[in-house]
Amino acid sequence: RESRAMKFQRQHMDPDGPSNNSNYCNQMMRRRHMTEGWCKPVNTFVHEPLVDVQAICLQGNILCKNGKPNCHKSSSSMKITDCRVKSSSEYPDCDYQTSHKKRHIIVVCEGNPYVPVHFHASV
Ligand code: UMF
Repeated sequence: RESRAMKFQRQHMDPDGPSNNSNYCNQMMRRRHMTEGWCKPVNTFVHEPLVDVQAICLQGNILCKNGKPNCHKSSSSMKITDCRVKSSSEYPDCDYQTSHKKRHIIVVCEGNPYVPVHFHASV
C-alpha cells in the first residue's frame, strides 16, 4: 500500500512542471488521482527537485498548529502551483483554477528517514 511519503510525492511533487497552460490543474489533479470520489478542494504542486523538498525537513523547525514540533518552513522560496476548485465545479467534472507562485512552503515531516508527509501551507 502507498506510504505517507509516497502519497506526498504523488499529491505534491512535480519537479519538471509546470507545463505552460491554464489546464495544468485540471490535468494534474486527475492524473494524480485527486478527483476520485470527490474533487479535492485545494492542492499545491511543487516544481523543485525532490531532494530540495526533502531537505526542508532539516530546515526552519516551527511549531505546527496542533502543537507538534515537526513542521518545517523552507529557507528559500520555491516554485509552486496552487490548484483551487472553482465554485462552479461539479463532481465528477472537477474544474480548477491554476495559480503559479513563488513562496516559502511549510511541510510536516515524519518517520525514519524523516521526510515530508503533509503539505501544510505556503507563505
Ligand atoms: N493544501 C495544499 O495542498 N496547499 C495549501 O496551500 C493548503 C492546503 O490541509 C489539507 C490538505 O490541503 C493537505 O493535504 C494539502 F494537500 C492541501 O494530504 P495533505 O498534504 O495533508
